[in-house]
Amino acid sequence: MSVFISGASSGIGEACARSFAAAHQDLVLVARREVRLQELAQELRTQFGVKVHTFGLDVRDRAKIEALAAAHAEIFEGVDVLVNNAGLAKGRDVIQNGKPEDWDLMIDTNLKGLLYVTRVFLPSMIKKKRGHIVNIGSVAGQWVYQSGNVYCASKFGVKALSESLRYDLHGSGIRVTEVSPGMVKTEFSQVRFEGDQEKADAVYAGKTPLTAQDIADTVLWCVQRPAHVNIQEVVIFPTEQPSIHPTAFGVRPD
Ligand code: NDP
Ligand code: 8X3
Repeated sequence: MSVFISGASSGIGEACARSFAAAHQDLVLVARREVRLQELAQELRTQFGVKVHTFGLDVRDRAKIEALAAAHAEIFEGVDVLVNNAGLAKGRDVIQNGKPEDWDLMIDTNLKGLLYVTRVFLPSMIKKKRGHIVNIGSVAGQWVYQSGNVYCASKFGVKALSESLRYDLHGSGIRVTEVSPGMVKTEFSQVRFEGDQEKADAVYAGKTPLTAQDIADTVLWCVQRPAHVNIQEVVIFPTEQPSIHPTAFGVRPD
C-alpha cells in the first residue's frame, strides 16, 4: 500500500507525509516545487526506510496528471490512500472588488485539481475494491465569512464532492473522508496575502493556531480505522477560534 499526497511541499501535506512515513507507509508526493519534495523524500527514506516517489505536478494540469498515471501505472495503481490536500486561498477582497484571476486560481486548484487527481485513482481503487480518499476541506467549506466568498465556495465544493464521492462509490469498498480545519499556521496566509508577512502574521497574532501536525494526526487516525469504519467528516478548530467569523478569526477585511 502507498499513500499519494498532493501539495506535500509544505504545511499540512508535508506533515501528512511525515506522519504516514513514520507509520511505515510508502509515499507518492506531488506539488509544483519539486526540489522541496525531493529533499523531503530523501529525509523520509533515510529516517524511516520507506519508498518515496516524487513528481512535480500542478494539479490544474489535467493532461500532466493523466500522463503521469499512464507512465507510472504500477506506482499509481499501488496507491490505496489519496490525500487531496493541494489548495490555496488568494486575496481577501469583498466580492465586488474580487479579482477574476484569483477566482480562477482558487476554483481551478481547489476544485478542478481535486477532481483531476481523484479521477486517475478511481479505476484501480474500484478494481481492488478498496481505497481511502481524504479531502482536505475547511471550516470555510462549512460556513461563509465576510470576504471569504470564492475561497469559501471552492471549499463548499470540496464538501459537495466528498459527499458525492461517498454516494457514487457506495458499495465499492472505498472510504471518503473530509477533514475540515480552522486556522492552521502554515504558508497558507503568506500565499493568500502574496508574501505580505505583516498581514500573514496578523492572522495568528495573539492566538494559538492549529499546527499542520494536528491535522496530519487526524488524517492518519481516520485512515487507520478498520475498513468497515468511515469517518465521514471531521471539523477541527483551535480552542481559541470559537467560530469562523472575523472577530473570532483575527483579521478583518480592509
Ligand atoms: P500551504 O501553503 O503551506 O500548502 C499548500 C500546498 O498546496 C503546498 O504544498 C503547495 O505546493 C500545494 N499547491 C498549491 N497549489 C498547487 C497546485 N496548483 N498544484 C499542486 N500543488 C499545489 O498551506 P496549507 O498546508 O495550510 O494548505 C493545505 C490545504 O489545507 C489547502 O487545501 C488549504 O485550503 C487547506 N486548509 C488550510 C487551512 C489553514 O488555515 N492553513 C485551514 C483549512 C484548510 P506548491 O506551491 O509547491 O505547488
Ligand atoms: C482556511 C481557513 O478560515 O482562513 O481554510 O478560510 S480560513
